[in-house]
Amino acid sequence: MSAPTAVRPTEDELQAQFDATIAADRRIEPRDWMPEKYRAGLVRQIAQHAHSEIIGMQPEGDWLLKAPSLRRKAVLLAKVQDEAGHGMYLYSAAETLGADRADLTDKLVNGKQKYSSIFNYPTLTYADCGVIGWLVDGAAICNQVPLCRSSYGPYARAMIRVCKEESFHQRQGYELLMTMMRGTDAQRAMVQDAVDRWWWPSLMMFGPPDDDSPNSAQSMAWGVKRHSNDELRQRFVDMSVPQAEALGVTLPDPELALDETTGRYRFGQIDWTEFKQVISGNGPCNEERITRRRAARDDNAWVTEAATAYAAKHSA
Ligand code: BYC
Repeated sequence: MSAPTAVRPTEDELQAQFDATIAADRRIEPRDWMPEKYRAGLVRQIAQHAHSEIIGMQPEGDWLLKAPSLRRKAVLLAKVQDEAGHGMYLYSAAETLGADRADLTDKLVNGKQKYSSIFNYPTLTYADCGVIGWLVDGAAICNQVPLCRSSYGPYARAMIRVCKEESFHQRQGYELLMTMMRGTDAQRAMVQDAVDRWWWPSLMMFGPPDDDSPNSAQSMAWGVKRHSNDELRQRFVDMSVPQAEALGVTLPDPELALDETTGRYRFGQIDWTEFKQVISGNGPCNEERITRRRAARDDNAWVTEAATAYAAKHSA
């Protein structure tokens, strides 16, 4: 008598199982069947996210040798190292989807994958490090806390740890700015200038407006994204205005005003032409960021080769 053959589920059954998992708000795990578009969409977003963490080390990294005290240097060093760690968690999450880390890096340096627009602006003064912590990490928290409930298990779990560290980043930035605001007129002017330069790019971090966001509808239907770009941007504005008041800085938007009926802040028009320029490679620092990333990949290739040879020797 021949052994009974296992009945393989059909594509329709697998799809139904996937849909039921999403509908029940349970997580999809690496070994589960998933539609190819779900996998590709996740690789796109997670890779873009990982690249942002790694490229995002550069603007603040530029100040590591110029930090004004040993304490500030230690804090900044810890923060920049954390960003490297975030990139590693995220590349690992992409690998669970079958992506190859080296291939993702190649796509980044060849301009085939994106990284966050925000890291294409220069850090002109030390106050920029404080403002990045406050606004850029603050925006990242707004965007990433809902991603802790993303439908893909490894991405959601990576976000939990990342968000804990981002809270420290935001606080260290705010504390640095508070200290500078208690300092001299020149320091206060430096903080205001940094806020003026980073406010609008921070709002762009949340992506294009909902009616011009090609990925949002599907991503939200799959529970990868939990809120729309505009909703998260609005939350960030609502959160930042009282923080700016407490700090004693003005946000560079004459149209910013509390809407008494909704309890939310109205704000001015974002320059989407600038955003499109920056994400197509034409921002103030795109070339510098990618050149440095490419050099790091090439200069350190020997480390990967040595580790690969060592692993091969031991497995033999
Ligand atoms: N910059 O359909 P949409 C950090 C692209 S690092 C560049 O709305 P989606 C930190 C978008 O990719 C954390 N590109 O897309 C590190 C798409 O192009 P593709 C950074 C952007 O995916 C160091 C196209 O525009 N956070 O915190 O539904 C120091 C249409 O957009 C941007 C993340 O990466 C942008 N700002 O929504 C300090 C968050 N916005 O891919 C701090 C994870 C949009 O079709 N990502 N694009 O060629 C997300 O949450 C979502 O991907 C986005 C965009 C909300 C960004």
